[in-house]
Amino acid sequence: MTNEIPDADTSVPADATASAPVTEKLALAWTHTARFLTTASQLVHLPATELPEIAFVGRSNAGKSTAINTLAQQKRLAFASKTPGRTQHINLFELGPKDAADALLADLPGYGYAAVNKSAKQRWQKVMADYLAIRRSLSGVVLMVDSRLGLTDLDKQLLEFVAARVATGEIRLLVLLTKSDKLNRKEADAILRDTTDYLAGLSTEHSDVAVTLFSALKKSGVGDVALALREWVQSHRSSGEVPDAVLAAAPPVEPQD
Ligand SMILES: Nc1nc2c(ncn2[C@@H]2O[C@H](COP(=O)(O)OP(=O)(O)O)[C@@H](O)[C@H]2O)c(=O)[nH]1
Ligand SMILES: [Mg+2]
Repeated sequence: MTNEIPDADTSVPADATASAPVTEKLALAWTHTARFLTTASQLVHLPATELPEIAFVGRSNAGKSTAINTLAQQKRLAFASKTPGRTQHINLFELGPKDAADALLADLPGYGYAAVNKSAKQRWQKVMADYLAIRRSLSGVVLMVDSRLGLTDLDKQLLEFVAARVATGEIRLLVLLTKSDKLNRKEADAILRDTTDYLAGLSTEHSDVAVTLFSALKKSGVGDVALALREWVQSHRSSGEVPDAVLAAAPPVEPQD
């Protein structure tokens, strides 16, 4: 169901570099380990970490909290707010074994809530832009978009903030078209196609950009997303400290059979 965007670097199968092939079941067992780590209202208060970090971003009401809870198979991990726009903190969650976390999940503040005043909007736009451009451990972004709206101007602005790091492959990008249970087949196909077309503009031979339909209500796309995130973390680990420039220059790995 996940649409790989053309030009994405798909020459290396994820399990060619990982120790064991990841199944959907294992990936969901891994996302289920998510537990709250800390919260920060400013970037400087985020802990420095060597762990790969996956950021969840999206407009208020896009279904971000619901998606996080569904992936983690926990009812109230991310607080599904009844007052959108109120949660203006970056919440970090740990993933992996209790004594050996292997990734972090960052729940970023939702944007685009009309009732927030202008200075608050500008402050948060800056936090978001800085986080996406500077956070060294950031290795993946999951953008939640209401499938009935598609990518809005604010989503496109956010994509601009990460575009340079997505182009080099340093940050992977997955767009979830949420609440897909509200669409019929024809509408779902149309929004998937439109979003895929837009994202092709961000894709290069080094990038890893994908889009998928997602419904927390129908639990569709959940296993696919868990699998994608697990593979991001595994390939991040196996690439170790090798600088991007070296990776980019390395010859393609031949699939093992
Ligand atoms: N039909 C449907 N509604 C959803 C789905 N996911 C979230 N919602 C609803 O969309 C609203 C916003 O969800 P929430 O997770 O709080 O959005 P957030 O502001 O992005 O964190 C809530 O009323 C959810 O119940 C879904 O998969 N299907
Ligand atoms: Mg929320």
